[in-house]
Amino acid sequence: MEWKNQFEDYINIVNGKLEQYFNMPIDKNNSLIEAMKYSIFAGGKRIRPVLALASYQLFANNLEEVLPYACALEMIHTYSLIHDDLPAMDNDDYRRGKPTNHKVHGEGIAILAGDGLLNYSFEVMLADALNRENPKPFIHSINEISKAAGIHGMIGGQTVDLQSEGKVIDADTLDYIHKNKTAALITAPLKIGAIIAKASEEDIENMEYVGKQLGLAFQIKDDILDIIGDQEKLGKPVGSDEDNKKSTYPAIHGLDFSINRVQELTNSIYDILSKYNEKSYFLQNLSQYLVDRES
Ligand code: GRG
Repeated sequence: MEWKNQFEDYINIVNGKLEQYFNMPIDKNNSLIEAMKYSIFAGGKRIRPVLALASYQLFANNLEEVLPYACALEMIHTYSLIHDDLPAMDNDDYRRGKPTNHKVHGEGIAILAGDGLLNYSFEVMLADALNRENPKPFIHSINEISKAAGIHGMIGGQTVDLQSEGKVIDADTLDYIHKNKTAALITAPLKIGAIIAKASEEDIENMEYVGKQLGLAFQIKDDILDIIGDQEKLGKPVGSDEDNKKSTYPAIHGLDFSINRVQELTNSIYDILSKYNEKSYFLQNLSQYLVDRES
């Protein structure tokens, strides 16, 4: 199958399951659920859940096993975007080509919608793990996801990012921010896909390595797009990093070096993925797409 068709298939599978999860009974919490749905169905690329499905399919074939965890990752990612856009953080007006959650639902509900998505992600994963006859790989995955999203992962990275605004930071600090704020939640899907598929330790480590390299390449590309990207294609204004006085990879290392670094990281991903022959073509193509992307 053409890799783009495979991508569409994966996205449809994820969207179908998310529709199920959000087809929930509504009580007096209507405005909360509406705000959660507003962002989860706002048209994200679904990279993280797709990475989980693709990693899983390198080693096993019953996608239903990994799907709750893939959807949970998208919920966590979406919560982080809602909170990141708030006035107390990046104060952004547009996300995924639409007004940000707080612009539509107000700041209080936007904060709660983010909290709701984070908690619901764990509710979904734990409910699934509880029903498994052999829950160990599923609990292991929940542990990996909570670490990646938490204080030693995304939230840790976001904290250092926030504290670094308007300051000149060194390359090490920027590396910490990128590895934790962005790469951790790209690494987790690749790793948990392999864990849930009961892949070998070596395969799990390989997927983790691919995730780290891809996550870094993805963030450097994001920094590059904020300088030379097209606002229409991105669905948000360019130049926000400079406006928010953020240190970025191109600001520290220069634009040409950053572009080359993205390619270097991509090559290291190919080196590992090519060990998995044609089975890994999808992940190879997706990695290239992510570093070539314009949005
Ligand atoms: C608020 C705890 C907390 C964390 C926020 C993810 C994040 C940390 C901030 C987002 C800021 C940002 C633009 C980071 C760059 C990389 C990134 C995560 C981009 C958005 O991910 P995509 O491109 O977005 O996958 P879509 O909308 O397609 O899902």
